[in-house]
Amino acid sequence: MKIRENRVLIATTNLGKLEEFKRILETPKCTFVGLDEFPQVKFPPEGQSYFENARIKARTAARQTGLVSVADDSGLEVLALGGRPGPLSARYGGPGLSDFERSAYLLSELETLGSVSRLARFVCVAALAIPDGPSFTEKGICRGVLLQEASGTKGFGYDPLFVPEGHERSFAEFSKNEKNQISHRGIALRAISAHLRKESFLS
Ligand code: ITT
Repeated sequence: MKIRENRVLIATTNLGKLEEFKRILETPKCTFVGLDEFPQVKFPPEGQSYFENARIKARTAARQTGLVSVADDSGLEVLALGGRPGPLSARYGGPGLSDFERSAYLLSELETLGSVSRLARFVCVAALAIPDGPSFTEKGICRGVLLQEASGTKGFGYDPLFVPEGHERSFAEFSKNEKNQISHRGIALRAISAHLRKESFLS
């Protein structure tokens, strides 16, 4: 099946993610648009599976707009917390917290455990949905360790706490391109980009 429309909807409400999607997927053959152009799109509540959540976000957007849509479901998994917050990362610590407050909450949780492993990983499952066509999902993982306190001002979410394996700076101290080259989202979205090329006029 060949896609004719060259607009692709990036179905995320998270502005940090939106910027990364645009940079990672960028190609002159496609125009990427955001949900600001489709305020009518309504998403069902999220569940506890990255794959299911990512697929539902992309399929919901494709069905309600008629556009090829991409989305992701992602999160931070902390070894000492048994993999939490995981798919619940955006809501960890309760609703209405800022990124900074959520990171502070995570650090306080770890502090109560005392001297435990700081190993963590970011996980991203990205989904591509073609209206009246197939869906694709791809997973990316980025391993690292958590700092004792936040460091850096770039990025979003838990970036100031996370130092990727083999590096000494937090993701919030990386340039946008540096982060995208090794990040969970970069890995998942480059695989999605290959599906997009195969399924469309982009090939
Ligand atoms: P959408 O569902 O609208 O895309 P969201 O922020 O609610 O936005 P998720 O449910 O996938 O998206 O939550 C992912 C959360 O995991 C995100 O809000 C961050 O707190 C965290 N996260 C994911 N990727 C991250 C990254 O690259 N850097 C920092 N934090 C990240």
